[in-house]
Amino acid sequence: MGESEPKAAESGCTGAKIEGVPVQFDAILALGTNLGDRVENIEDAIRRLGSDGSIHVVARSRLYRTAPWGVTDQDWFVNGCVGVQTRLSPHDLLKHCQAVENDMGRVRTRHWGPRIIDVDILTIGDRQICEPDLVVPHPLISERAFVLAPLKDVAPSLKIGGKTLDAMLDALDAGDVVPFET
Ligand code: PH2
Ligand code: MG
Ligand code: MG
Repeated sequence: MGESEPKAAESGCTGAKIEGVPVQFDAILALGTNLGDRVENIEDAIRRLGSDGSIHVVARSRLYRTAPWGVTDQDWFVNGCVGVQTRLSPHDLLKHCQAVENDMGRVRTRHWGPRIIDVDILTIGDRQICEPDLVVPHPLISERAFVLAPLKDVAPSLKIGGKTLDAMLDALDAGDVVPFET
């Protein structure tokens, strides 16, 4: 979200109904990185997300080695998802995610380009938010196997616009999204 995906955020507001989010999650976040020690970057981000007590990470997916999507002439990524509990408002949650990105030294250069960490809001309960800086559910979930596979680990019954995660995955080439551990 934020500066790296403004076009997607503006155009992606479909109003798709969201069902089947685990009741114990107030929000689901996606994490991605393709610079440095990627696994450690994800672990660091998860620690930082929970460090001030404003959110609690209550579930996490497996971590996946994934081929770069969108901008393909860059290094491979590690991706994962977490389910969180929080009383933060959607915009404060967004600020919290961006603060973690900034504190970890994220430099915003190329759109969809290399990054030490990306923390995106995928869902907030079953809410639909259509604002210039925040679109929820994240508008590109259905196009990204690197999001769908870890999302299925934490929220297997999720449906967006009536479609299951498996139906969305079946429509994509998920061969380049491989879990580290099974
Ligand atoms: N993030 C992007 C663009 N492309 N590809 C993979 N595999 N993983 C990502 O997290 C990713 C990407 C922009 O957010
Ligand atoms: Mg982002
Ligand atoms: Mg992103």
